[in-house]
Amino acid sequence: MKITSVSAMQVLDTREKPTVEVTLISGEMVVHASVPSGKSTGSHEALELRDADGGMGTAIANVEGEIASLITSREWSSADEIDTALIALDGTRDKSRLGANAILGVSIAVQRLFAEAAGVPLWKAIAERGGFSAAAPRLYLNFMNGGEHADFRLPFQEYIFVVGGKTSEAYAIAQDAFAKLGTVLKSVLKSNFNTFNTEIPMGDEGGYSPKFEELEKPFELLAALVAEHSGTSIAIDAAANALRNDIGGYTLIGKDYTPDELRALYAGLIKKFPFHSIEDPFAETSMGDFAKLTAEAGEVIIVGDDLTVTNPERIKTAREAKAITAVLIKPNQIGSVKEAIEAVQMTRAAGWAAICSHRSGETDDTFIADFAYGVGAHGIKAGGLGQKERREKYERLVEIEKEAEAV
Ligand code: 2PG
Ligand code: MG
Repeated sequence: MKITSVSAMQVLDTREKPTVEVTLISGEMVVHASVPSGKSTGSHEALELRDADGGMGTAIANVEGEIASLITSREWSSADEIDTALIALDGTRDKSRLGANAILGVSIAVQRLFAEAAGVPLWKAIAERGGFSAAAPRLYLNFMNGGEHADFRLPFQEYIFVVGGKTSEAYAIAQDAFAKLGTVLKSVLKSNFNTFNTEIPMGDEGGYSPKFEELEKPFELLAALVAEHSGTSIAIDAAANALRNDIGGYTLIGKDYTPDELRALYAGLIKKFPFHSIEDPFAETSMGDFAKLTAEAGEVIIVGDDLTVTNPERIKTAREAKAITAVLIKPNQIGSVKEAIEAVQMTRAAGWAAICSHRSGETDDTFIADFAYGVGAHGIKAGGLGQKERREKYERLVEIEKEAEAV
């Protein structure tokens, strides 16, 4: 493969914050890729390069400068070969020299080019690259947004409706359930606040963000939706880094919890509601508390996100500690498609589930949908249905379902 042109531009994500979009040209093929951006980040994530004013000027200059010089300088035989060269060119552990956003934008675009050159759909090229059996992931839909994504109107960051099975059917169920939740919330909020202003605020990820003083209320609402549809369940991303207080514990709706008390709270919720998984139940520094919860969670999956940050070394440490039973996979936490694939392989080797995820700041790029299907992920987390950029990921999976029947 000979790449003849490499360019980048600044685009705005769903939070209207700058991010980077890359364009690559090889012969008659033109591909684009844009990179998402997180808000609740783990401290070990690869570095997203931003200028002092928040812009992408330096990241773009790196793509069009050093990176372009390297990748237009010769012929390449695989996407892996280019990713390896990009990682070496950067030379840092956290991609802080060139920026994980600059490198990942190129890495995703390169994967697209090689798929197109081979004449296969993107998900199939990813499956072949990593030796995976492609399969439809469960949909993890963030129906109610809280935590940092919604000014802490709800304590946990994500209240998720999980639906498995054939994607087209799962997506139809999700649409129905999301609309129903909207109707229910309108009536509940009206009676709660005795007001006629029943507009429901939305959070960063296209889910509703109501305010409830009762911790269990969102779970009661989700459980009512689950009761209507078999094969559905509840998940949360507690994103507990953001719940830490300064006395060594956590604070939820004004109440302090020690780590043991928080664990007891989760145990009670698991008992009472149809839970499928809990992500980041404790802060990223509390591997031991993760392990204790995992040991007593039974069938409920405990997911590492800020804990593991899609980083092979962090996944290895979590494995030794038996801290979790699933890893959230976010390509921009590590900064290349090659390493994201390795993180999935490592997760599988531990006997754990891989759940692929968007970020709270998204673009219209649907790469994560092809990635989740290509690696045969346990699930994909792509937000609520109140934002186009979230729906597009699920809709891409419905398209893939049809492609997979045809190829
Ligand atoms: C998370 C993500 C995505 P952010 O914590 O799992 O839902 O949020 O992109 O802000 O890290
Ligand atoms: Mg998370």
